[in-house]
Amino acid sequence: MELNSRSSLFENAKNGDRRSLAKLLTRIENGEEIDIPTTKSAWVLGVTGPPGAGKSTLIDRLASHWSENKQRVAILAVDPSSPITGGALLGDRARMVHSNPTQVYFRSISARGNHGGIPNGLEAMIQALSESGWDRVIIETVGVGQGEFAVISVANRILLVDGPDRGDVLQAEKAGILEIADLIACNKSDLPGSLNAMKSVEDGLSYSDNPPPVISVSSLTGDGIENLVHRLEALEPDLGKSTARAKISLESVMISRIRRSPLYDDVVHDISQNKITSKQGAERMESNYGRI
Ligand SMILES: Nc1nc2c(ncn2[C@@H]2O[C@H](COP(=O)(O)OP(=O)(O)OP(=O)(O)O)[C@@H](O)[C@H]2O)c(=O)[nH]1
Ligand SMILES: [Mg+2]
Repeated sequence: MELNSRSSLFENAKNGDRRSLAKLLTRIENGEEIDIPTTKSAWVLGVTGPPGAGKSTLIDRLASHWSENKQRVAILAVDPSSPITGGALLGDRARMVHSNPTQVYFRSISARGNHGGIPNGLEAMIQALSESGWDRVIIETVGVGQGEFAVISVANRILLVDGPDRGDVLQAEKAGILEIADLIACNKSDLPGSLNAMKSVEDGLSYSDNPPPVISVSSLTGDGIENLVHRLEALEPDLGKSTARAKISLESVMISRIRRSPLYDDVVHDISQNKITSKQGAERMESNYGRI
């Protein structure tokens, strides 16, 4: 009975029923293991960058482009602080002004309670979306910190958005995002000073080994968006980047499992009281591996 209702949720989601899709994703988010067939690998774009750089506006442009080309676009906005889950943040929904709503699905996901890592079930949600006919899945995160970094690592293409008033590319470099980003979009090219900003982003990259290309766009006017879409669609798989992403996502999942372990607090306490060394603490955790 329960199994039937799960599989019919998936079947209905596949047939375009959004309520079933929302229910399915909520169940996955709540930790239910749901068997979703894997027939293809999802096309997933991670979009990250500092607050206010224009990520949501840019995603709206991308979604609009793809939806006009008869592709279905699902957007997952991961908000590190929001307790809201399953719904849509009003602000973000209001920004989706260009996209065709019938071809675009939007959902916000709370990152709370996941110990600063990848939200519960995010990868399974992506798979469910892809298998139910969403051709492009876009994940938006805020900021360039460790948590966002982990979230974005589940994508197989990564776009870093920066803006002339931000210039956070150096911060991104420190955080290691450049190692996994495929492209940098220097947004707000309509603003005065944007050429200088682009130059300073490129200068900032000059110390990097294999810096991602930087392109200039304006999400406000749409300038450069065609070029961005073209570049995103033409991205070749990069073994170095996919390895770096896999390391981050694996390590992030391991860290959150360690933190969720029932032993964690006791082991931390014993280390802090010098009763055991951290190596012994790690060994105690490992000997209870099944409980991590
Ligand atoms: N002039 C100009 N303004 C833009 C452009 N893109 C976005 N904006 C404005 O920049 C502000 C922030 O845009 P958002 O798309 O909300 O930025 P965000 O990166 O998603 O912000 P958070 O989700 O809060 O981190 C809004 O007022 C947008 O209208 C652009 O290309 N040019
Ligand atoms: Mg946003």
